Amino acid sequence: MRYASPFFIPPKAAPLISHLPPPHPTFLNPHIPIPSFAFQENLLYNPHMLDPKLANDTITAIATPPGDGGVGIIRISGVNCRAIAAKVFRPASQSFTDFTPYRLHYGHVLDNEGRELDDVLAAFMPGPNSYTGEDVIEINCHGGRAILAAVLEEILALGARLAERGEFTYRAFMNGRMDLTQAEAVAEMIHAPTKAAMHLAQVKLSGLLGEKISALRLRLEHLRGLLTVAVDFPEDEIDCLSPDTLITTSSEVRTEIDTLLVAVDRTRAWREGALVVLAGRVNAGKSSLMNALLGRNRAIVTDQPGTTRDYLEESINLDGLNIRLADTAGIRKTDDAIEAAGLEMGRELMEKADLVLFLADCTAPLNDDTMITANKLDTKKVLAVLNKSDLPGFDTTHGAPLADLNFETIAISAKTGSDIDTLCARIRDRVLHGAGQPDPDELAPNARQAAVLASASEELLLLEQDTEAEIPYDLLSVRLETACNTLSGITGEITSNEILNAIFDSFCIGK
Ligand SMILES: Nc1nc2c(ncn2[C@@H]2O[C@H](COP(=O)(O)OP(=O)(O)OP(=O)(O)O)[C@@H](O)[C@H]2O)c(=O)[nH]1
Ligand SMILES: [Mg+2]
Repeated sequence: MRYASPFFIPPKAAPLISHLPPPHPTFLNPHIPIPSFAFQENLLYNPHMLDPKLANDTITAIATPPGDGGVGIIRISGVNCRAIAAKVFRPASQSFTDFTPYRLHYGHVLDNEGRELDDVLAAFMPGPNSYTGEDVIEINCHGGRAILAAVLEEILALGARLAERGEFTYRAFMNGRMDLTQAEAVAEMIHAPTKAAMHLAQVKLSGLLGEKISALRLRLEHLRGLLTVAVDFPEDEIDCLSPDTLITTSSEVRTEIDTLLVAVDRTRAWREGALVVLAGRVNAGKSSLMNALLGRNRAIVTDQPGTTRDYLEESINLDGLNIRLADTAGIRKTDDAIEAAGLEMGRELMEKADLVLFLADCTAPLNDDTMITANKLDTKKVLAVLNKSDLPGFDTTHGAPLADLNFETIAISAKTGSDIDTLCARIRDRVLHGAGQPDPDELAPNARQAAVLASASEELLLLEQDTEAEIPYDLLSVRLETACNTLSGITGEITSNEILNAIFDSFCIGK
């Protein structure tokens, strides 16, 4: 376990820290009120106390991707970064006395014998107004692998530690520079396959999702307060909080959560892209269509049945939508172990696919193998492609058995490109399920956040049902507490170490 939650420590250690003073303001995001439970005995709120590494450790990494480029950036964060930079960096300017914050300084990085390794631009960003909330130095070197490795080596030799995956962003989260939704949005921005996905991540990076969730949680916390008073003063129970008010408030919050959950589905294809699998009998023209959609000859095409044995995957951008295209081995009976393994891979891909383009050569009637496979497919995710429309023997009635299975059909020629544009439009429509371009400020939770939202919504529904059933108020407060704490897991006020590890593990080193 590498990363620790700011609000969780093993109960054994709790007595040691129960006397700790309230947190320093810079450790907490000012947008997130300090939850009262953070002051309870077995919860810790000061990340530096929990994770001494944050206080003493200085981390470094190459922040730019591996490979050769014009510029490569090395990032250093932590208490000693300025001292390390002072040793490794020799300014070119005679008048330089110290780093001016947020200013680029030209100079050289030196090795331990004083030899110049590279000429660089270095910038100092003092904490807490830096990405991590700590002192940060970024050194812009030439983007060569050997250069960056040499500079990194010098910095490590001066006492910095190599950062783990996502550790800069983890520190930003722990130091209150961002909540967990924003930290996740950093990774989503980096991995966004298209502009639409990038915009959806940007909205979350701005903190809007975190603010929305915090506002919903505060409404529930308020309700929880009223419920506590009602429990403490049973004779005034109804005056303090009527069952109707309890149900109405809970269901209003639940409706807002459910609206966010609808947005998860509506934006899924925009955020994550979609997997479209080309399947069908040998020689149906799958690889020809793959090449036509990619606009280049990626897959081998021959007139020999069984040309594709493995599967190939490539991405295309279909008017702003990221599509992962997979070309699979053609279906036929086979005794060949390699071909059979390829067919099995194809079947697995069809299972996972958002859409299966089921190709049929419609210059002849479809054979049994084709129909056996077709019968097993889920109608909702199949688009039957009647191929080879350029040939004289082509007849759409050969595709009738596929239409009889309620598959949507479309006739094309993968060879001449005829009707490929119409096919692209249909692929886009089918994958999006009619969901148009996302709104500019659309809040689109990711899969983890959606799972947490769904469980909070479920808990609130049970709360409303229990209230209807006149279950005593003191028992209801447990449900409300669970719903509040569940929502806190989205912004990170209460998060387990496992969740933090899973989130920051998805980052690259240097971010
Ligand atoms: N005339 C014509 N020929 C096509 C068309 N599509 C594919 N072909 C031909 O059909 C043969 C098989 O094409 P492929 O694209 O390799 O078919 P496949 O489905 O990938 O075949 P396997 O990999 O063996 O399963 C090749 O000779 C292609 O040139 C088409 O639209 N029109
Ligand atoms: Mg092929």
